[in-house]
Amino acid sequence: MSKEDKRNKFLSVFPKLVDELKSILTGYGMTADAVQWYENSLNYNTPGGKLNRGLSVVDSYAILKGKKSYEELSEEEYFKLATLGWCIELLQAYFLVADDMMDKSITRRGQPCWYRVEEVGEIAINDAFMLEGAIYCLLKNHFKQDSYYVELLELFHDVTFQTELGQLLDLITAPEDNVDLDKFSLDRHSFIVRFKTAYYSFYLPVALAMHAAGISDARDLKQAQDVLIPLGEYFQIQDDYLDCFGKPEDIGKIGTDIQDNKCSWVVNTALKLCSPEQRKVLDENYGRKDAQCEQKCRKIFEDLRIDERYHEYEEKIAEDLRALIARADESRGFKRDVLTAFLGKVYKRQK
Ligand code: DMA
Ligand code: MG
Ligand code: MG
Ligand code: MG
Repeated sequence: MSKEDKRNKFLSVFPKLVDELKSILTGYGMTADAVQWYENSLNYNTPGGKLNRGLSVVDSYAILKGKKSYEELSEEEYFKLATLGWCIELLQAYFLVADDMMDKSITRRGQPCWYRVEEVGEIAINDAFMLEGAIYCLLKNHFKQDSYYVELLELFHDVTFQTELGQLLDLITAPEDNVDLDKFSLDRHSFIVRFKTAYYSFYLPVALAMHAAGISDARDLKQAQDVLIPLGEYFQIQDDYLDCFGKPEDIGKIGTDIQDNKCSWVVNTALKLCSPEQRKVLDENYGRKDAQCEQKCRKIFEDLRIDERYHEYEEKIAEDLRALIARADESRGFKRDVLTAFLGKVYKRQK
């Protein structure tokens, strides 16, 4: 099955889940305007992205079960795995709606951020909570009878909390009114991004697939995590790089990291390489809500050839990850291909 077909098959599941969620509201006797609002929020915020996280749940499961293609999964099996995939996409939607408010972002996935839609505004806060709530409605409807139901709940809860800790660190390291580049470092960056991105984007999809496939020995979960967390760190470094060097048409969003005073990989790498004069310019211009200040920072990133440093980093980390994957133990049924496939989706991405 082609990449496009896989995506379309996965997308075709979502309207069914939306109907299911709407009927939960109707079951509570919810008014038609509330049901319509929820439907709009689900459709606006959930399916518009790359769907890498959601698709990876199904892909990882198929690999763990030794299936060569999706066609070898039964209809019922596919639907359950896709539902788990959509649960991660809902978790992502929840984080992004809130993240865009906190980061004061303008666009997301090529459209205005949800809170910037005319009638929405701060109702987006409650909408974010309700996107998260959808996860537990769907898990209850489809997995309550399964032996691993509690494991799924625990995974979602733990990973959600880890992500929220990461977001907290991200935000308190980037105060709006007090730029202090001395607080930044690549170590601090690594710590932040492992929490805010790696657990939910990389460990969660694979861990969910492992539970569903019955390959969930603690040693196997651990060895998956040992690769997926650094892989997730690499992914967020790409996100930081693209925030500054990517084209909005490609990434579907306008970068805000410089003006937001973010502890991003780009500024941390620059801080390591810059001269005292360049440091002074960064001290005076980074994290200011001003296009000219932003431009001065960009000029320094260009002069320091941060893009070249990034490409070097990318080659090195991909090599390290391949070596790490090669060492994974398959004796209990875990498959290295799960990790290789995930690395393949991320390596050299442009969006
Ligand atoms: C992403 O951080 C992390 C979460 C949990 C949404 P970010 O603000 O760099 O993401 P983006 O660049 O997509 O706004
Ligand atoms: Mg953001
Ligand atoms: Mg953010
Ligand atoms: Mg970003």
